[in-house]
Amino acid sequence: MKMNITQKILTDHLIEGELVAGREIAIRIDQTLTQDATGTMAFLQFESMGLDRVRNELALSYVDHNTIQVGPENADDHEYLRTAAARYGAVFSMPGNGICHQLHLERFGAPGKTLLGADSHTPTGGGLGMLAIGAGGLDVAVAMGGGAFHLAAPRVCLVRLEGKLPEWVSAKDVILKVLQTLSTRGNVGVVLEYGGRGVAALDVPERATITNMGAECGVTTSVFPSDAVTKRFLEAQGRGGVWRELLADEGAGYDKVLEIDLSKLEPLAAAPHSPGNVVSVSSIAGTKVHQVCIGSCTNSSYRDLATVARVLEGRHVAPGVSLGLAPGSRQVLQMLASSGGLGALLGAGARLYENACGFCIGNSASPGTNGVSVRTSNRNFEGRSGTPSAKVYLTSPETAAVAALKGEFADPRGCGLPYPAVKTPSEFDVDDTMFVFPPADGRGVAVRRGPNIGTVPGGEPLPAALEGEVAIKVGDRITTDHIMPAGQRLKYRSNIEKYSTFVFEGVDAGFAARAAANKAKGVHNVIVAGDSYGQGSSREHAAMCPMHLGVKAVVARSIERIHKANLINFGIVPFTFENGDDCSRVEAGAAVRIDGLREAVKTGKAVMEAEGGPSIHLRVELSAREADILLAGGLLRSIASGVK
Ligand code: MIC
Ligand code: SF4
Repeated sequence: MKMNITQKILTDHLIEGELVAGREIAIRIDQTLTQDATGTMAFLQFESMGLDRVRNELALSYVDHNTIQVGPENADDHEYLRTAAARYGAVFSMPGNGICHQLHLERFGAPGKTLLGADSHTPTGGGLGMLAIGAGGLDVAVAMGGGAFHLAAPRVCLVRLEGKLPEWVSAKDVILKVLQTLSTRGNVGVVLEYGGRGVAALDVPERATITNMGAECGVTTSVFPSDAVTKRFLEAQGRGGVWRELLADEGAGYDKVLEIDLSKLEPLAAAPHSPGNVVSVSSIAGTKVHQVCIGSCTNSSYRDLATVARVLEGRHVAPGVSLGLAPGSRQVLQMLASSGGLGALLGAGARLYENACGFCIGNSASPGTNGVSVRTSNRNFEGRSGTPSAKVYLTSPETAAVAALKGEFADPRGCGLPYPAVKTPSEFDVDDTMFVFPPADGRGVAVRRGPNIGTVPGGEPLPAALEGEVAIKVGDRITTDHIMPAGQRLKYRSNIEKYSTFVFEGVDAGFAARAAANKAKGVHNVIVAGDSYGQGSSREHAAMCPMHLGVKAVVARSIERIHKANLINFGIVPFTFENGDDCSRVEAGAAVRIDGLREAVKTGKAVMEAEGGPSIHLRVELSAREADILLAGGLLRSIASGVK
């Protein structure tokens, strides 16, 4: 059979099931990655499984999200992660080494491998021809224990790239075009596979920008072929040995085809407040800009920062504009320094941030009130920057650099500046000294747990009936940032008791107290939502903390893939309306009842009786495995006997 790249990697890793779109399959996971904001809980969960050592090929524990260290909490987490990695056999990446996805691309990713990461931008690895999927921390902990990862066999969409990018148009504009076409919803269960003659003209970091931000479409992952370009990149990283060719067979089938002529693209921007709100830069030319931030796992490669350096060299940012740079890795920063690019950037008035997520996760560099911020990152959800009134636009590094110089948006093609053609180096500076490799036997290592290291919250078996209240009703496209804010609250990721007090903080500040009071009275909490509930990040805390507050069900018009899996893992039933219009017939505060809740999980159908209202028909699409997890009260309870 002629196979596409996705089918090839899945077939190589298939443990259970058939590759029939929509059916549940189980695959073997070669590599895992966690980062500190999800990893502390993932390692606590791994520990609770009682295993002595990670069992997958390679487990990486990165620290890149919580590096601000105001108070002892972040440093406590880092120390726990450092010692747990040594104890259980994971590689530890020290704070300051860089952003997990950029580092993984540089130093560990390999074509044809599977990677499961506790971060939604794990698909960055698809730029190297690996099948790299984001998931909740608990699923990653299971994979670290050698357990399979379960997912719906995907539909594969070929994104056929033709032509070559014009000057000033770059990889970010390609993925913004894809987002404009596919939008941020309705793409659950799809893999975007890139092909066509245009692929050869894109280098690995550019491909990684595209696969990274595919996450914003809500797809399972995105993948590029592994070809001569991939080989060159890996050789330049001193890792040519892991290269293997991986191409789709001539005539391989796809469920859908999207054609993009690269030569016809123009500079684009995602306008506030969604990555799918894509407009041309020319249409917003003249809009005043207060802040420009270059970095994040989408655009922080050497090529990206060196491009900005070339644009700014010998010039200065406009008065009143704050330009900040967060290099993706120490390798990027060191090479910028040795090539003179760093001097050019500092000379132009740039502020140097740490090699970390920083501004992207909203724990620093928040814009001022009503500020317009141009960022090269991947998410501009309202309030994510830390400033509720800010207007964040997402663009390429080229567009952002020109905006910093002009103090307003300008189409870079007409800006009168020479085009900064930067090539990926033929040899990268390799310095792995901030990776700590584990001892062959970690049994003598003591794991250190500071006071910020809490315990894994336990679930309880699903009750026979749901008797409760609609504790909150929200609209469409509620992101996990709405449910479980990051930014200043991030430091409580390993303290569920405390973190739970911030659930839906920015949407309805009274929610957490109300839900906790219901729970104390034995009233089950229900969340009612519109379309595409749980967009965005992989943070399982958006399920774990609601579980802690006594939420038993989400009833939505649709639920995004990673979040749905997280809800199941934490014993919350992910219902959808049989008839989407019924969403308007149930109000916040209504008393609701679902008899036969355990039956519903088995049959996939339920009826919700809302106080004084009609009976509402619900459905819940679950595999038999998922139903068992829900009945048991979550994944940890269902594998209490250990991962086999
Ligand atoms: C994000 O970009 O939203 C994050 C922070 O990286 C999250 C992970 C987290 O919440 O820790 C993600 O993308 O999964
Ligand atoms: Fe970090 Fe931002 Fe990337 Fe998330 S999207 S991993 S916060 S840089």
